[in-house]
Amino acid sequence: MIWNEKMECMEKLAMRKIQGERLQQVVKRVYENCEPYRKRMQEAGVTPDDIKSIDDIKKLPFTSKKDLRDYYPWGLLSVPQSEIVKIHASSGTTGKPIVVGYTKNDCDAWAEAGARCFTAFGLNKNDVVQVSYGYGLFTGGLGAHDASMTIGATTIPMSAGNTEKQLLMMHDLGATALACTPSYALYLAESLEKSGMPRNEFKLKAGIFGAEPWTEEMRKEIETRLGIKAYDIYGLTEISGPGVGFECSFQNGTHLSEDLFYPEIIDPETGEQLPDGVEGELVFTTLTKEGMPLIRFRTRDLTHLIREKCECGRTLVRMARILGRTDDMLIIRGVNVFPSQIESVLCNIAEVEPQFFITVDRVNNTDTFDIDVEVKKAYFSEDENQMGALKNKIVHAIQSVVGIQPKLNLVGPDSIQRSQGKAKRALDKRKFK
Ligand code: DLL
Repeated sequence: MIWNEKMECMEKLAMRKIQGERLQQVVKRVYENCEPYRKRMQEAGVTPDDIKSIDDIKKLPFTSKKDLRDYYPWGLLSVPQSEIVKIHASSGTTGKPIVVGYTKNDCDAWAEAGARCFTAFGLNKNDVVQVSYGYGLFTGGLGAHDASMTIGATTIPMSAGNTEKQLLMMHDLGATALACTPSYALYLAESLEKSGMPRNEFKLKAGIFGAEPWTEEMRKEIETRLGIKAYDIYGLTEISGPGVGFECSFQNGTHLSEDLFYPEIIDPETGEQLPDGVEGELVFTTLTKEGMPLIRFRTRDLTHLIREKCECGRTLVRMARILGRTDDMLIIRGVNVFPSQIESVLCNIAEVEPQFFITVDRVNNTDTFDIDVEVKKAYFSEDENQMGALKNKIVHAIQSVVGIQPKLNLVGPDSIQRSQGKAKRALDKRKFK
């Protein structure tokens, strides 16, 4: 099923026309109502009259996370604050949070985007959706909640945490879909296995997973352990929240609702637009937002775009799985390493859980690369000699994927802290030196 066939299956040229018209409107709106945008456009020598089609987007300056921090909290609003009906924020790692304000129309557009996702996941009003993303300033909980209500599904606002109760409600209320981070889904799967509750009494069939990078291997792991089909949902606070992108049943990339959020891929160094298929930094322009429209917002997410029509019938552009953010990338001894690469290796090794923690440091002018990996109970031994072969196997598997050798530390069952939201998988101690 398709929620909004007109928009999701629109012929390319017609879509570009709408995108162009919407771009003109949004550029005019920020130019007239938001001082920082007006100033920046004037500096770049561009006015709303220069925007005639979507191709003219290239003329516009970028916006970054730094701008949201610099104009915190209301400086980038394009409407009076009284028009804002809801706010969300993303914490970030340092300094002030990023605060985003939404008008009533923005909330409706976001719910529409969410409804497209949930419909693509095969859900409808007969489903029972357990929302186990955190509720609050984080967009995950309320975003998935609104999407679920919009398609008319029975919505359970669980929020994250209290794992025993999660399983109880999932079981007793017959949840058919679970919305949470992939790392929390894995934790719930483990907890279900340990609880001894009969799996055949659960009705779960679909997972709505996002908010952090996850790999194909992790998808298989969760699907097998929970007995469901797991779908990717993408989004970010600045643009709206969960629902900017979604997988259809063909799972051949994540469709982006490009009539609402226009994507570009740029070279992160030069800012030049890159052709389809070439990996770079994902940039979004919100085409309909009123409260805090963002023009050419640099997400720092790395991916590429796929423009061909999908077998599902949607023409909406797709993006490839996100390897990670430029900020998640660890540069160790000159080599780029993403935690998701380690995840994909560990999912293929039967003796270990895909639970790990990377610590990077600099000792005697050399980068150190340590990984704690959790061994399953049946394979774990305190005797180092017995673990030698397994250790070598993992070290070689990791080296063949990332190109450098880690120092591996095998740890016993349940040693690595489980995540209920976005997993923290690495600590770079060099940043604190
Ligand atoms: O994580 C919104 C969200 C909530 C999306 C629930 C999906 C489900 P932020 O906290 O602002 O918003 O973080 C946004 O998370 O730029 C990506 O780096 C990462 N991210 C989000 N979804 C995915 C995904 C929410 N499906 C940042 N795959 C984004 C990979 C993702 N990374």
